Amino acid sequence: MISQKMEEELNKQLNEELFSSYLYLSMRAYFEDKNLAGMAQWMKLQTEEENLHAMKFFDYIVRVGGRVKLEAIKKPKFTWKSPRAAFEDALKHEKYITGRINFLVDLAYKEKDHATATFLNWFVDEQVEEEDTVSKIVDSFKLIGNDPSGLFLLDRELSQRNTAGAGEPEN
Ligand code: OFO
Repeated sequence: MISQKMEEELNKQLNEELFSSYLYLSMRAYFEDKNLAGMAQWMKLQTEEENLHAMKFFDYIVRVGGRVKLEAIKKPKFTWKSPRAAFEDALKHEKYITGRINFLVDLAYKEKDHATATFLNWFVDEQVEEEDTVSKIVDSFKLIGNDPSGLFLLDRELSQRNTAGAGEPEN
């Protein structure tokens, strides 16, 4: 059984994960519009991965006898000034999510809710991976600068992603 405060915060995180999925879907639409098929494909899989994260929160809330409460999902940004700006936004968003996960872990320890702390551990690892992956892509954009052939090659590289990660962090 979880506290009412924890139930509220886990529901809030479920909404944040759905928003993450929605944000990356909007980025996918942006990349589709720019004919950057590899980046669009990367965002498609990222959208699916975030949905898996959301379902992990959904299932956990149910499993511990809580009540899932769905709220409206915030409208995501529609466009970006460049492909690099979109990935920089993705990194900023992942850092925000890391902060949210850390807040939840702190709350679990404060409440001596060890089951929720253990559940959240997976997300702690996952956020390390999420930030690392997106940060490497941002670094590639920095190396490319304004070189169109570099953008072409990066788009090609990102098209190689072929899994939503099944929601499992690699380590
Ligand atoms: Fe991007 O890890 Fe969930 O939100």
